[in-house]
Amino acid sequence: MVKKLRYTNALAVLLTVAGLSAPALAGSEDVVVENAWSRASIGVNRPGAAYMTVRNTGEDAVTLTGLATPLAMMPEIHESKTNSDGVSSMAPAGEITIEPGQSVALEPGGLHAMLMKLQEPMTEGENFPLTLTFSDGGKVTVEVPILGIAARGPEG
Ligand SMILES: [Cu+2]
Repeated sequence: MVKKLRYTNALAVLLTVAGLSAPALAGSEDVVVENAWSRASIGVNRPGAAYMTVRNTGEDAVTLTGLATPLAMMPEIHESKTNSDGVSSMAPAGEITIEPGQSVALEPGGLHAMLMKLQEPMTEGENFPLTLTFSDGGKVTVEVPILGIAARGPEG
């Protein structure tokens, strides 16, 4: 009787966990991050940047809300814009919604992961983890390779 009761409790716990976790994540488990890369930095006084393609392979829209990395105390998604005078500037991009089947490119001159308050220099040949957080509470962590200081894309 005791054994049976324990078994029943364990099953109840399993069902509860499954019931809670299924609706908590709506979409971000279907996010795939491809072609992540970044450039080496000179020291830590200027922010770094990372680039990648964020693809939503699921059937629900997902919203990218923020970034986290041990490399930088203030990682933030920025968007660069060039005005009609040819002057470029950038600003926080806010939340980014990716529709089902769509992808968003973080690339030089556009959206990018700005890595402010670097904790250490970005050294060519090393990697760092970057975590993307989504509005459904999900997180996707990628290892970002650090390429040369003049790299223009994931192939260097
Ligand atoms: Cu920026």
